Amino acid sequence: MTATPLNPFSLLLDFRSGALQPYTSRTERHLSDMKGAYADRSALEHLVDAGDPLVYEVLQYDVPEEVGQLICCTTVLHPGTVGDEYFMTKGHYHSVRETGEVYLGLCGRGYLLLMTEEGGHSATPMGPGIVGYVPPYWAHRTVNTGEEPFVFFAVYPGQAGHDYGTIEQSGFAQRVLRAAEGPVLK
Ligand code: M6P
Ligand code: ZN
Repeated sequence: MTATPLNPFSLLLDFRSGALQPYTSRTERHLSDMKGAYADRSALEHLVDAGDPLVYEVLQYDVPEEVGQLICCTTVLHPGTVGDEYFMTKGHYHSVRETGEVYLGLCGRGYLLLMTEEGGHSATPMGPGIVGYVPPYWAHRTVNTGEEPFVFFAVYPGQAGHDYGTIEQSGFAQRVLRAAEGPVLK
């Protein structure tokens, strides 16, 4: 299969805000969109009732979702906690498991959590200039451990797809919690 011919294009990425110009899709995730993800259910319900904060947004320049294409997007993950647990993305495996991804930290700080279906797990500290490599077969989730938005750029294969269901069933291997001494991995 060959990829749909596209004309070359360029995008303007603001490293501080994550703004991508132009973008063709913008996805918002509020706390109510990720109810099962956090350990403290009552803290989550309280926050949802109190205004259901925006946890993160993804700006993307869409290209055909097919072999050969590369999808570029930025994620702005806002600061906050649910109980002691830092705000995070839903996290996903790629539907096509043998596809990887590259993350580039732009602003703020946090972690890139990774795990495999065989029980492997890893946590990469992320910040400006740090490139996190997501190998094929590894689920990935990001966590904001700072006081400002954690912003990163990502590139992944067009055919990868997002499998959220597996993580909704199994949960993630590690959680990142706020403690007196700083972020703690559990
Ligand atoms: C990165 C990429 C996107 C992903 C986004 C948010 O930008 O991996 O594909 O959508 O993070 O993560 P999630 O889809 O798990 O909510
Ligand atoms: Zn991905």
